[in-house]
Amino acid sequence: MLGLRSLGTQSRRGAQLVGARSLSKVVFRDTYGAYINGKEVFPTGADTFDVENPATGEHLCKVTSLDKKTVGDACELAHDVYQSGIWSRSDVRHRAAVMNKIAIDLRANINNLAEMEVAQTGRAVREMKAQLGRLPEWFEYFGALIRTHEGTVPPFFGPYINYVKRVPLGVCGLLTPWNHPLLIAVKKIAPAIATGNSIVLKPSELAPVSVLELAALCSRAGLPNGVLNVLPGMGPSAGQAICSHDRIRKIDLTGGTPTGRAVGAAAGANLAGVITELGGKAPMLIFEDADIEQAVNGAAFATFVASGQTCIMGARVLVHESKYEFFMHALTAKARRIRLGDPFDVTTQMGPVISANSRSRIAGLVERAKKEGAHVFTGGCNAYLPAPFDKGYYYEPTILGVHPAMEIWREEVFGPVVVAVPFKDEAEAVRLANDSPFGLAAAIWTKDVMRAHRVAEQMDVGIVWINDHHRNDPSSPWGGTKDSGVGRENGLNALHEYTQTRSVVVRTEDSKWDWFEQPNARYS
Ligand code: TXE
Repeated sequence: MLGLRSLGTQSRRGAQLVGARSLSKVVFRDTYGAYINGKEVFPTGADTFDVENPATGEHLCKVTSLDKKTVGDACELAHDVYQSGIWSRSDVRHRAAVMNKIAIDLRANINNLAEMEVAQTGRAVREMKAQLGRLPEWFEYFGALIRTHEGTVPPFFGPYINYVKRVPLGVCGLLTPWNHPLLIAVKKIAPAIATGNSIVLKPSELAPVSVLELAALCSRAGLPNGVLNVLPGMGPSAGQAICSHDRIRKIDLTGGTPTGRAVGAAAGANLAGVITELGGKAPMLIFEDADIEQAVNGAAFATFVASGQTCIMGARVLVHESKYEFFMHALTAKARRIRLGDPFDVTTQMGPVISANSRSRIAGLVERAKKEGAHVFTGGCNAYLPAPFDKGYYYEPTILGVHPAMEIWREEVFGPVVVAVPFKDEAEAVRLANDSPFGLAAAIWTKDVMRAHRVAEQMDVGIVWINDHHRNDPSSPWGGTKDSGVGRENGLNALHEYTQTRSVVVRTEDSKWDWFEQPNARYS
């Protein structure tokens, strides 16, 4: 049962455009440099790359593209700053105070930064303001955590006291994507600096400017020069140069699974640690006892927010066969009502996808699914809007009835496309949900509390929501299983990811001993 004939296959028509209510648009400078040692720098002879607005295709600015040599110099500088102890050995009260000041300054600048993100990513302004409004919490949380975190005293054998402290790692290389440029950068920067590390961060070449602005804001708030360096450039050159630099002690990437493998191999050659938050294909399990109306709202939010360009987006909807037809009717009707338009308009509900390449990859996957027999409930094609958005990369909110043997069931689309399959019973729902190379997140919609926990227990993923989706908090571990990556962001896990233990063993017995003269001297 791929589709329901009565729903038809025509796409939602007339993307509504309401440009008149646009908010003011942020002004970009012509060219941005890298941010190294507390200032913006333009290395002589460096190339630049262009950043464009995906809603209109218009050029926004140029950004310096660093080569291997400049990246290497920045890694050395970050290492020197780390060794100086100015931040790495500073009092935790000082670090917590700087974290809190960053949070305050960030809160005061949310609107500007959000508009910058809207222009770079095409995401709707309502979304970006809601998302960025929470960023200060990451600095506050990790400032509080470092201030209150205590070491341990293991029960060491014999006349010894063993105390264990967590100490920073050194220079950490952060590689961040374009879909949530600031949120993902902040999720990594906050625990890394709270624990005393130095950072070299390569933002996505598609949306680097807000991250450069954040680095300058952190300096103004009191973060010493050289602790947070932002190195724009291309993944295979600047990104790879960070991963393979021998000063780097940890790489933390959010990106695609192939990038995760490349990054892990390069870091592994230097025995550096790796955290990777990669792709996903999150299932949403809709049981027959769920509040179906709310599940439809939740599934639409899960799938179409950020034009589906999030790693935990609701990519596969599994619906009990008794509710499949009703659910698909309601979800289709909802998707057709989503307002596409000017991302700066407060009433726009969905913007474009990030680039021409991305849109053709999405279209390719959908076209191949159609050829394999997918039923198009709605969408399945580019969305065409009036000028100036006719040059933007809009794609219709798309719902496909599919079969689990199809390519689109397994491949991450990273766009506003959800695939649907009915299930007969709980066992089949669990089997289908876990039938994926990815294991980032899952959502379970049911009112049966026993079923909710029983099914959550069987999900081979890192994050499960029950009767909700997309919820995130600085305290809550975030990361996946299988091809979705290794390690966890957020919470105590992140504090541990960005530190290592130092174990100090103190002899408390004041007596002479000599292994070579005393046959009964203690060995261990
Ligand atoms: O990510 P990339 P892209 C997934 C999603 C998407 C796909 C590609 O499926 O369609 O990845 O997106 C840097 N060495 N996600 O192309 O290329 C790169 O410059 C070192 C999931 O944007 O993985 C950028 O800074 N660095 C995701 C960062 O890695 C390299 C978010 C991510 O880029 C590199 C985004 C290399 N060889 C995409 N190649 C999520 N989990 O939310 C690239 N980079």
